[in-house]
Amino acid sequence: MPVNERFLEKAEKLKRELLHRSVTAESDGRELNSGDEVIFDFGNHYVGYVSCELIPSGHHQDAPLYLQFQFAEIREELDSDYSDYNGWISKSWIQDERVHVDILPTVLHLERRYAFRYVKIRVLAASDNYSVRIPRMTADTISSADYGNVTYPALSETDRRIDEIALRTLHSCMQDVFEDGPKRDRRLWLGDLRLEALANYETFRNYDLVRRCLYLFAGSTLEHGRLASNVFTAPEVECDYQSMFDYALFFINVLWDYYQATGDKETLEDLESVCLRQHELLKECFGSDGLLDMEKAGMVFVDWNFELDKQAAGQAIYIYALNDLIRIEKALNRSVSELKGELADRKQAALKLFDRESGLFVSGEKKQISVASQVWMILAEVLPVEEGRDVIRKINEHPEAVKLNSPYAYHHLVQAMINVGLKDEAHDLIQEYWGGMAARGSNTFWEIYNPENPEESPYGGLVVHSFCHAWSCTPAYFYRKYFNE
Ligand code: RAM
Repeated sequence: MPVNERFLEKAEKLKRELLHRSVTAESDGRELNSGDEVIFDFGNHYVGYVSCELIPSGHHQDAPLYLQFQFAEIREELDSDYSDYNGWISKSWIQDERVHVDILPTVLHLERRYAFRYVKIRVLAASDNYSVRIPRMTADTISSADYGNVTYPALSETDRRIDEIALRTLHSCMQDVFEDGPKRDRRLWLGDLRLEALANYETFRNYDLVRRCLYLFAGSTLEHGRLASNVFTAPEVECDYQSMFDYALFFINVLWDYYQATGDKETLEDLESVCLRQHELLKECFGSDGLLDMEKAGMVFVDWNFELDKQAAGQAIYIYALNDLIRIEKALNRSVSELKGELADRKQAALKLFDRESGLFVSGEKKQISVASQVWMILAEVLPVEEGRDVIRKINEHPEAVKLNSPYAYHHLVQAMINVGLKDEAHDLIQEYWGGMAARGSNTFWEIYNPENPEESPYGGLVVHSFCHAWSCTPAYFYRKYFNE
């Protein structure tokens, strides 16, 4: 894979020490024998390294102590039986550890980093001659987000709770990079980065972390400079082998948002070529009718929904990125006439997908009507604001439209509603959707949440879901940007 050493050096220089905080959880301290278990509740979601004191009683320890540790982000996860999980995401993500301890007493340190609020320890085996007590667990928790930088808008009690959970979600996901989720995949994804960065500008304001992530993507690409959808950082920086049409384009938007938040022209100039390269490669994905050719586009994400036809949303995302590419080029005093010409053509082609009869955009050969298609066409500014408002009203009442599944997709619906002047309705939606997760007692927001089917999983099982997923943190962004009156 092509590597740009200069970009990677910049990314490395932007790496900062993580902030540490030690937290403790206590148990009732009772004696445990084979088959017994104890649950520690840390009271909030944390990311870090744990240790526990193991104190024996009875006769001398005449056999190893064999322990099982289960780490859970939400309570349900702890109670679920995952022995038969057989989905396509590896079961190695399940936070389950088994350890032999030969000599007691001791303080046991587990090596892996975990994401958790709850920890269950079960004594798988000891001997009849001794018991063990585990009075407390300690966690060395880490994050690159500093609560000291956050300001708090005046909010209602419901909104304040949602905001607190959103902040916690982002806090746990901000590590050495913006991770998608600290339990899984613990990785830098471009689509996730875009929303995390937006929320970060309004809250923790760690600008260097966004810059570092931009350089990581720019520093390790696929052939011909195409950006991958995610990048690994250890043992070496290396991008994943797969790319997605929408995520590659979003680099343009992340860079523009970063420039708007910081005014850092040096970085804008430095990474302009990466944006231009994505544009150059991806403009080849359109047919002679000006519409996105899905075969050429390859993978387009939009939402976790296998039923969704992504042509209309893909077309709109291209336009959305082109809008910001033009802004970047203007800021750098380049000529934009060609890009503007292309923008007009792409928008005109997009309007071919507008079905006059239903007053909605359709997608693909089957002319599918989905919420995602409307949302992205609005974000791409394909329609005048008043018409966009009609589209939103119609789609929200459409009984058969393909619905949204993830907080990521709901973020875009909220943003589209705000953009067409439906601010109060957008606020209601935040309370209803994110409030739905909050009502389930979680300290963080999730990767997938479909209120109509909370058991829904694109992976084949809830146990591998990430229940602290950064793309769901954006109420913290909306409250500060639009509802801070
Ligand atoms: C999931 C990741 C991430 C998302 C991709 C498309 O596996 O957790 O959040 O960007 O899929």
